[in-house]
Amino acid sequence: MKIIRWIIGRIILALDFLTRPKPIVRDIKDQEVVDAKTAKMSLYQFNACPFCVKVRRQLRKHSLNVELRDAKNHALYKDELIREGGKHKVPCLRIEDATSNVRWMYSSDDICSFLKEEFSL
Ligand SMILES: N[C@@H](CCC(=O)N[C@@H](CS)C(=O)NCC(=O)O)C(=O)O
Repeated sequence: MKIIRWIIGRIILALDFLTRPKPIVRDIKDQEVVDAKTAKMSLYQFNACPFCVKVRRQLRKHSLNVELRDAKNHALYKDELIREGGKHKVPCLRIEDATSNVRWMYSSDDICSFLKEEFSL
């Protein structure tokens, strides 16, 4: 079972690599504004999870530089996700606002909708 999951994971990553979207190019000032917002976000994810791939493609397509945190192999991020987010489920977007309030957003659909709204995509 583990080997089958591993093979499927490699296929997902290969397909993602072969069909990955081209990042949009903003002018420098606009990208700085976007970068300032995304600096307060991090994506807890697994490398070969299809839902995480979906979100990562969205990030790439729209040139959103969000820190990726491996919640499978990195014990600290895994613990953080469970302790602060509430469950070991990925993808999960950690969003810190200007007043340092933190929101943990689960579900790839919700994350993609949030990114679309936040960055007017
Ligand atoms: N409907 C969710 C599904 C997310 C999901 O099932 N993620 C799996 C990985 S692909 C997971 O976190 N499983 C928990 C675990 O393996 O511990 C979404 O769209 O984000």
